[in-house]
Order: sequence, then C-alpha cells, then structure tokens
Amino acid sequence: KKKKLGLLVMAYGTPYKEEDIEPYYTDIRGGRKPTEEQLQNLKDRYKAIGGISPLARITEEQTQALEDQLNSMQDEVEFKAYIGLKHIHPFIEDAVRQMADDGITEAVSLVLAPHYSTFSVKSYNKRANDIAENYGIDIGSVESWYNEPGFIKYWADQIGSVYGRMPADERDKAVLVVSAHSLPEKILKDGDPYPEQLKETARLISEATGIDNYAIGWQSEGNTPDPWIGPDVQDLTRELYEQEGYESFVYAPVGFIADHLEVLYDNDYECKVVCDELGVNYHRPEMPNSHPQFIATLADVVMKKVKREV
Ligand code: FEC
Repeated sequence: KKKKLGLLVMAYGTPYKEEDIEPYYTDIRGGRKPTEEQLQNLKDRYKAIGGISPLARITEEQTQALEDQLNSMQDEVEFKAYIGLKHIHPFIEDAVRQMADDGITEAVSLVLAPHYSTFSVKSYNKRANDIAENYGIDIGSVESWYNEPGFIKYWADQIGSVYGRMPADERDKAVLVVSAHSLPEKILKDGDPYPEQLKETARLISEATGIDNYAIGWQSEGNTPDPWIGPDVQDLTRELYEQEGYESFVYAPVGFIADHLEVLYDNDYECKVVCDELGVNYHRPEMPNSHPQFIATLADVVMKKVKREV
C-alpha cells in the first residue's frame, strides 16, 4: 500500500476581494491597522493591476499541478496537498488542522519562495511546526531552492528568449536586474543568508545565459522608518543608466514565482515609469507561475526532501 504524505504548500496570500484588503494589510502589519491613507494607497495599487491580484488563483494552480506531478512521477508515496497562507485564510494553522482531520501523520512542506530568510521561510516553517506538534504531525521542511538547476534553467530560458528577441545593438546595451523582496537591514546583523542566496541565484543565471552585464537589486520595500536592504531597483535603474549608459533593462524578480502585486505593480508599473522617463527599454521575462518545467523542478525539490527523510 502506498504511503500517504501531506504536502503543505505555504505562500504569502492575497486578498480575494476588495473587502479583504484591510484585514489582510492589518495582518501583514502584525495586527496594527493601516491608516486610511495607507489603506487607500494599497487599494489603488490593486486597482492598477486590475482590481485584485491573480495570486490566489496562481497559488491554487501551482499547488494542484505540483500534487499531480508528484503523484504521477513515482508510485511509492501518495501526496495530498494543502495550501497554508501567511496572511489570509486558509492560514498555515488551518491547513495543518485539516491535515490532522484527514488522518495525516507525516508531511513535507515547501514555501513558494526560493530564498531562505529568517523573516520569510523561517517564520512560515516555525508556524507550521508549532501547530503540527500539537497534532502529532511530523513535518520535514524544505528550506530553500534558490540554486536548484531547474529553477536556474527556467530563468535562463526566459531571459534568453527576451535577449533573443532584441536586435543585436540593443543586446549590447542591455543590463539584467536580478531582484528579490527587500527586507529590513537589521536581518543582516544575525548573518541571515538571504542576500548571499540572491547573489548566488544571479551568478548561476549569469553563468547559464552568458550575460555578464547584470546587477542585483531589491524591491517592494515596506513603508517603515527602519532602513531596508538596497539598492532599490528604481534607484539602481537610474544609477546604471547614469554610470554605464545602458539603454535596455531586463528585470528578473527571481525572489518571486508568480504574477502578483509586487511584480505587476512594482516592476511593470514602477520600474517602467523610470525606464520611460530615462527613455530606455523595459523588459520583464514571464514569471514561473504553473509553467510545467518549473512545476517539475518544485516536484524534484520535494522528492529530494522526502528521500532524505525516509
Ligand atoms: O497580493 C499580491 O498580489 C501580493 C502579495 C505579496 C507577496 C509578498 C511577498 C513578500 N513580502 C515580503 C515581506 C514583506 C515585508 C513587508 C511587506 C508588506 C507587504 C504589503 C503587501 C504585501 N507585502 Fe510582502 N508581499 C505581498 C504583499 N512584505 C500588500 C503591505 C503594503 C506594502 O508595503 O506594499 C512590510 C511589513 C510591515 O509593514 O512591517 C517585510 C517578502 C516576500 C517574499 C517571500 C514570500 O513570498 O513570502 C520577504 C507575494
């Protein structure tokens, strides 16, 4: 008989409808309500990308595709997937409770973000493991997959096809901006591996594509008084333009894996505004979403973890 394993897929979460924006934002802010102005600003950004984010649908598609892929690629284990979100229902705790109700005693978890940081992956895993303990569920957690060959290949292929469509003279004056979500600088004090992991992703992509003109940037920083890791992608765009004279900018937000607010607004609107102002070309390769090659990579990552555990 096949062994049954829970597959806990954790992701950030997004409002399902406009009324969800306030409680969602409050949750992100650790329970502190946003001001009217902050709330309106966030509502306006969602409006600018079409009302709500496609992220809820994409997270569901990715999770279903991953479960299907895992169950079709081997026949020792039967995986049952559960979505657990950080800032909206179904919360991570809801997902683990559901696993317990379904009689699951062993699970593997994966965060839909490639790079490990104490702020992101560690906090997802802690919430999952804290609640799983109460239910006697044993969870093996994948910690990162920023250097997974299939992940690098996904981006190398997409970036390669953007460069491939450029006329040769544009290609010579193009720069690749590899980015992830910024975090408060204070995480660096405790030796958080997040910046090094982004650097390594960028290096591997450069190696795979042969693109030497690249820079690392940070994006989507929060609206708080403490300093955030930089350079911010918008400032970086100006700096690269002024210092190196690039005429084409290719943004690869590799810290994310889906079309959502942080990409559709922060890259496709905010970075594009800067590019338009400078009179340079804006490009942004397609996000992984449910691309079959990307889903196969996530399945490999999960299977490697399962094999180490059993
Ligand atoms: O709805 C959507 O389409 C977008 C969902 C979304 C993703 C996402 C990913 C990450 N965040 C990370 C860290 C922070 C920190 C703060 C913060 C704030 C926000 C706000 C929204 C938001 N984040 Fe997010 N993030 C997404 C959405 N994020 C909305 C609040 C308004 C704003 O500042 O824009 C600052 C919190 C504070 O105020 O103290 C820190 C990290 C990731 C990538 C890893 C992951 O996916 O978990 C890190 C998707």
